Amino acid sequence: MKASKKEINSSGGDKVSATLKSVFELALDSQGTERTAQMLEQLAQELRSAPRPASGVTTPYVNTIPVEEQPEYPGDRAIERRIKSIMRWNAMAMVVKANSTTNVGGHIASFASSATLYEVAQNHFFRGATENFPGDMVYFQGHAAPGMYARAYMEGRLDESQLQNFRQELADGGGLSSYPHPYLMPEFWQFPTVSMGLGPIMSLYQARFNRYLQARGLTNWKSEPKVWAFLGDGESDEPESLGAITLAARENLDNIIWVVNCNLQRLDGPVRGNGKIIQELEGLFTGAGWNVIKVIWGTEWDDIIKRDKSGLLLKRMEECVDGDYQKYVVEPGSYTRKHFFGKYPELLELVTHLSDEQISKLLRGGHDVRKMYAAYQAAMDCKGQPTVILAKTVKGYGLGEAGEGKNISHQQKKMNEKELREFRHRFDIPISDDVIADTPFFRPAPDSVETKYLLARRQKLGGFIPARIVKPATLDVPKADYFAEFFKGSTTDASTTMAFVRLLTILLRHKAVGKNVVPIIPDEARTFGMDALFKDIGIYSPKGQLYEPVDKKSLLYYLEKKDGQILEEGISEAGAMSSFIAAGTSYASHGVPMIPFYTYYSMFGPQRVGDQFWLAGDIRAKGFLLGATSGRTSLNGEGLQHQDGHSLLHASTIPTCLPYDPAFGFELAVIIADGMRRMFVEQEDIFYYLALYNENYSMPPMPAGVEDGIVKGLYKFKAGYDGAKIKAHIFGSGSIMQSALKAQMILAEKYGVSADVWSATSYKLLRTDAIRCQRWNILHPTQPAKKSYVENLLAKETGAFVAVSDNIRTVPDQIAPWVPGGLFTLGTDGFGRSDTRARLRRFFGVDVESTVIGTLYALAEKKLIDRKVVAQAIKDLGVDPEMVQPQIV
Ligand SMILES: Cc1ncc(C[n+]2csc(CCOP(=O)(O)OP(=O)(O)O)c2C)c(N)n1
Ligand SMILES: [Mg+2]
Repeated sequence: MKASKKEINSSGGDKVSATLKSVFELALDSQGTERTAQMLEQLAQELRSAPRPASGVTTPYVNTIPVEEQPEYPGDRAIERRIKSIMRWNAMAMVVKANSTTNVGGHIASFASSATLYEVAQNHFFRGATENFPGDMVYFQGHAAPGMYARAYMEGRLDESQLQNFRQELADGGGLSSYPHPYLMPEFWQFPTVSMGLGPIMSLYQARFNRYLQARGLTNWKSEPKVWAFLGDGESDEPESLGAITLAARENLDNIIWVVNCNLQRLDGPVRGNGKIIQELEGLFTGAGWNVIKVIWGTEWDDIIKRDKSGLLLKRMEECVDGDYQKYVVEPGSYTRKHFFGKYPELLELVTHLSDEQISKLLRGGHDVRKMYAAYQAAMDCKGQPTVILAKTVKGYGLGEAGEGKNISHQQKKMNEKELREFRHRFDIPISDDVIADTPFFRPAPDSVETKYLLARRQKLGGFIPARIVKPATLDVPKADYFAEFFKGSTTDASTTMAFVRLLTILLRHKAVGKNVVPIIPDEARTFGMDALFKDIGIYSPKGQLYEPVDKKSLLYYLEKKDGQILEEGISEAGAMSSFIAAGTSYASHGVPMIPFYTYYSMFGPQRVGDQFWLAGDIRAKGFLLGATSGRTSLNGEGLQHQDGHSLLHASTIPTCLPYDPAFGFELAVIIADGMRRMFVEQEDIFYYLALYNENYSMPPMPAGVEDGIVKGLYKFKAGYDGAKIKAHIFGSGSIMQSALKAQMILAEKYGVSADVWSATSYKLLRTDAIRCQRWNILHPTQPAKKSYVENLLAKETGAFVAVSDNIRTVPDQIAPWVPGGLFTLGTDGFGRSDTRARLRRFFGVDVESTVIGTLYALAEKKLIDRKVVAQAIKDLGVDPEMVQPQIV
């Protein structure tokens, strides 16, 4: 029977403390109080500088699963080793080849360390997608990608020319992407992982989302998929990696298995040279409530460990730090004999029967299929808790002189002929001397034992992994007229946030797709007036509600339900974004399209979790991101770290993101209806970012025929008066449209300027359309030039063009090159301040008066009016020309 961690700790601890006590008494008796105190102080000092495992709950530095509890290995180890060796060769060859003629990079050492971790899972655990089973969801370590390609090559899923073009995707015939990118290889990769930390956190929320779908009755699985995440030990330092691990334990996510490849190294050097990463992680995960399985020593160690009756071997294992363990990899066996075992003569006895070479080959647990199989089986069987497997490996395993265990391993992408020969010899690859310098790929014949074995295993387990299989599934989404109430405008003042919440409420009631809507909120529902939804559709909680909520007597109480529809993520934008991604890719991962609406505090969007926004594009997520309380001046009072005037620009940088800045309720309705159509009927892999504001004003009715302009990014909302000599155009958007509309009146009444007011719903979309035309024109110089939407729309307009925005000027400036005569922009560059809307807008120069003055100035610049008119307006409108300016450097 395996002793529990508690038993080991307490029985050992009792003995030690009894011994310490008698030594203490002996010292007192023989040396006296003063001398004993001195000795104790000296010991305390030594203890302070001694290497110690991180605080937390740790067990001895040995395998968690004792030999007696290890199951028989069910596979043919010899064939599996051959298969794995061939993969090692091809993965290495892919990188070396690519770098022999180019400098495209690549990694050999990561897969070299993790090949066994993947192969045991591929041959015995990962289950592919079948009827009524979505397939296990596997997050591969990004820089181990060559290993996955090497396997797919042996499986016959990739051909030689693709391998040849590793990292050369634009080569003739196409190539393989550097890392897992579903955007680039949509039938192969499911989950992008290479921005480290994002894979781990996404995997947790994916596992949680799987439970959510199940709880809401939207799945028909024959069994539950497991979510596997493979991560590096260095990667565990990313705050995202470990930041959400308590969620998995709290919600009993036993559908997740993490495998941390503890090769003790990251890019520059050791992960914890002066400590032990495995012990540190064990403490953290145990404290967080996970089932922790350490796989440290390979089978050859079993006997040595068993024969040690002195306890010194464990002591030696514990006292060595990771820096020492790394050294034992690069040095010969004689070094390990002398420095590891040799520290205590008793330990040397344990290895006298082993040659130095045999000592150097004592495997680490993560390279031993039997140990890894035992760990995976235990993880599969674990109930009620998530499992993490901490597998000790060697970085660059098998690379020998070329980079096994060396600090340069991670960057190694070239191998000389001698190193290639050694590699071939070590893994027994049938490649002859005369061609070895070309690092040819090697694939056993289709009827070889290896190929047959490998295919049979995958067939038994349901199919290949990774594979991204998207079954066509459309949603019967409503058209814009389903939201007809917004087309009439509103009698009472409302903000675009309020309009959105109303729209969401109506959508949630839609017969066909209401159930597919996933509202996601990071502890801000009350801020946005979304709290009514709590009671309406409930907050998802696997435990239901075990308490009576304090507001139970009120109409809109805080209701948690087992099948609740809202994902209330608490204060974790990274977690909420992970949920958005899980829900937004449900069409692919589950064949169940879901429509996420992730509503959050605008400032804490792309600026905070921008890498996840980017990843949402790569993973082909669909859905709506709603940056509420947007605007540098519309959100007043909150100041510098809250007032957002640049998310629209961030969002504009993501190729598959459509950013919109709607001013009115009807615009929202048109954009969201069109978005649902494009994403869930037309099956476009895109997502939306909408800026929402909290300023209340009257929502006008929709002018006729503007739908197309709304979705394309610009339309004329309110023309100026007829017959004026001086003509201007003001582009407004979002809340600041109010400045444009009021400026239009003042310009007409006081200065005889007829300004057309346009609603610019999306500068980015106008720009990308113009860029597309421009590129075509450059490459077809002799053909009639194509004109973009914005160029056509403005072709006949004259006068000055002014844009006013509650965002930095760069947002409207995106279209400046295509505006006739250029664009003059007013925006909110600079840090926000806490003050009233009126003062803030004056400060940034985007209030009504500043818009009037700006328009007059733009006209004067074009010599369409006298500059004196501008000076007069500054006086008339009471603007202080010497007022304090936002600081911009
Ligand atoms: C967020 C992020 N930062 C930095 C990198 C660059 N990078 C790629 S791999 C690597 C080292 C990885 O070490 P580890 O996680 O221990 O994985 P191993 O290769 O050792 O298995 C670094 C720094 C990255 N990909 N993502
Ligand atoms: Mg590492």
